[in-house]
Amino acid sequence: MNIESYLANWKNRIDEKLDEYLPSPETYPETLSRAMRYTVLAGGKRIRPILLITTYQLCGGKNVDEIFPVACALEFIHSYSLIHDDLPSIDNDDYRRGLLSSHKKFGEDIAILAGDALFSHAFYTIAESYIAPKKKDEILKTLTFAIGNKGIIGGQIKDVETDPTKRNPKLLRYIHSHKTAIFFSAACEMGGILAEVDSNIITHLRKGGLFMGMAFQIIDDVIDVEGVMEEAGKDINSDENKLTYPSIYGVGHSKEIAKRYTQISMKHLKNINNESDLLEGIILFLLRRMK
Ligand code: GRG
Repeated sequence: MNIESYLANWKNRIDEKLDEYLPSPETYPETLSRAMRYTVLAGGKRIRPILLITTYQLCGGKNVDEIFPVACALEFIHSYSLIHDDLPSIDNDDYRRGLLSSHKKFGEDIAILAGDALFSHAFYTIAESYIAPKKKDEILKTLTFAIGNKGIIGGQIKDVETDPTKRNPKLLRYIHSHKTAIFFSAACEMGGILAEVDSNIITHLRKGGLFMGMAFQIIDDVIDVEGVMEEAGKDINSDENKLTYPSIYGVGHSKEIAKRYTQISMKHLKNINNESDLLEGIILFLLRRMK
């Protein structure tokens, strides 16, 4: 199976599960249910849940049905972060996943609450799953660390308060590793935890995911410069007032750095098992993407 079919196949299965775990559009209060469903089901590559499932299987995990709630929880949290990231007080973006962003469609008040509800719903979905309590504790520790003050929110704070006119590569690495890469790292690590691999492999998963996420965010910045809105499904040239790789290094050099991070990522992920060229395929797909 080629990598595009592999990704499309999992995306379809994850989409079905997301639909199942979300409140139905008729669930009271209907506006909230509709707003939660709108952004999650608008689309998206589902890359974080796919990474969780892929690493789980490569690490020997056999029961994908059992881990679907965790995979979907990652997508609920990711969708929540996109809704809040698009708000007028943060990035003020009008389009997301090919549709109007949540606050443009429903208003800012509903968008904030829909994001909050998706965040809570992620943890409810994990709590309801049949994963053994010890493993549940471990994945929750990894996940909550990754999305907290020392993770995504820490990175996002520096993203909004940083002066983009000051060239600061170290700070940029902090922003990217925290607002984006740590989530990739957590998804890979959680796949390993769920498959019960030893701590040496967990370390490789964590580092491999982190460097993959760094490369991913650089390409996201490049898309903001070189992409077209119809294909990307979101606002383009919206990073003009941000510190980004292209703003510091230019587009060409940024792509080279992304390739280098990809190679480091693969060096770690090759330690999982002989079939980790599947992960290499995913990484190369992410490097080539324009959305
Ligand atoms: C605690 C999770 C959390 C969030 C609160 C608003 C906020 C703080 C953080 C924003 C983080 C953010 C949106 C980082 C950018 C990451 C990024 C490159 C998103 C695009 O992801 P894709 O390309 O999007 O996977 P699709 O639509 O394909 O899912």
